[in-house]
Amino acid sequence: MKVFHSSRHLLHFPKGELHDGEMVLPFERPSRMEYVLERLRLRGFDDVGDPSDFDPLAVNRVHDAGYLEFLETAWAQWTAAGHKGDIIPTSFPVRRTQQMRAPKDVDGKAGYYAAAAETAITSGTWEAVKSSCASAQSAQRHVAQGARTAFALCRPPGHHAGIDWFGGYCFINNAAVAAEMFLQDGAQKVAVLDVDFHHGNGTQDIFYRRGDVLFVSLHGQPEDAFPHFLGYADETGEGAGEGANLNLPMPPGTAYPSWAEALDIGLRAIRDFGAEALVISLGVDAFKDDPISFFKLESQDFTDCGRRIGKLGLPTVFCMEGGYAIDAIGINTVNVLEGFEEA
Ligand code: OKP
Ligand code: ZN
Repeated sequence: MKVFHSSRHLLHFPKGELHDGEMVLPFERPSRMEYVLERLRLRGFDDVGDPSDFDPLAVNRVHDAGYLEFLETAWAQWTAAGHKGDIIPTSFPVRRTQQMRAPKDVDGKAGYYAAAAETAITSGTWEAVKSSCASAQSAQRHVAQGARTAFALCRPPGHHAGIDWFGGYCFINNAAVAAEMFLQDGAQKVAVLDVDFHHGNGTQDIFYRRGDVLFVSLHGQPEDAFPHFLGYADETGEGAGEGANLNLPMPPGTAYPSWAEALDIGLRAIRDFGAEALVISLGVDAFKDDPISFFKLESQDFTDCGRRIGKLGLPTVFCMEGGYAIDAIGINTVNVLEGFEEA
C-alpha cells in the first residue's frame, strides 16, 4: 500500500489549546505523525513518499472562496495588525439569525470562520494545511489510476472543516476533497465513511444537499460529545441529498460488538448506494485509552474494522484524522490498513 505524507505538517504547531479552561499542549501535536510513521516502517509499509503539489481545483469546489482566502492570508493580516500570539478566535456570529457579514478586521474574521476556539492558526498553518490536503489528493490520484488503495497520512486532519469554517483541529476537508476528485474523474457516486470518534460535521455540511456523495459517520453521540451540534440520527440529508447522510451516534462506553454492528449498517448503506469509490476518514480515537473520547475499542478491533471495510471491495483512499493516545496511534492506524489488505 502506498503512503503519502509531507513533513511540512511540522509548520503547524500551535503553542496551546484551550481545554478545560486552561491552555494545554495541543492534543493534536506534530509527534503523532512520528508514531504512525514508525509503526508503518516496522510493519513493512515502506512505500512512503511525498505528495505532488497541492491542487486548488477540487478544494475550490468544496470550500467557500472567502474562507479559503482567509486561511491563506490570516497570518499576514494578524501580524500586520500587531497581534503577538497565535490566532485564536474569540467572537462568533452565533446562529446567524440575521445575515451576518465577514468583517475586515482579522480578529473578527477568525471568529466569523470558526466553529470552535481550541484550534489556533500559526505562521505555518496554511503551508501545512496545503501539504496535508496534497497527500489526500495524491492518494486519490493513485487509486483513480488503478491501485486498490492508498493511505494519506494527513496532518492537520480535515473532517471538522465545513464549507466555510474551521475548528476541531481541521482547516481543509481532505476526505471531502478526495471524494470530489473521484467525481471529477467520472465516478457517479462516491461514499465517505468516517470512523473517527468525533462526528464529521464538516463533511456532512459539505455534502448535505448533494446526492452524489453518501456520508456515513460512526461517532460519540452529540448529546455528550464534540462537535456537539450535529451528528444526530435524524439528519438524513436535504433536497437532492435526502437519504445520502447516515449518522450512527453511540453512547459513552460503547465497545466493539455494538460499534461493529453500526459499522456493518454503514457498510451495507454504502453497498446499497452503489458507491464506485470509498474515502475513509480514518481517526483512531475510538480507542479505549484515548484521552478525549469515550468509546472502548481495543487495538485488535481496528484490524477487524479494516477487514470489514476491505470486504466491500471498493477502490479506497484512507485519510488520517484523529487519535490522541499517541503511543497507540501507530498500532491502531496500521492495524486498520493491515486488516484492509487481508480482506
Ligand atoms: C478532532 B478529531 C475542548 C473540546 C474540543 C476538540 C476535539 C477535536 C477532535 N475541551 N475538543 O475529530 O479527532
Ligand atoms: Zn476525532
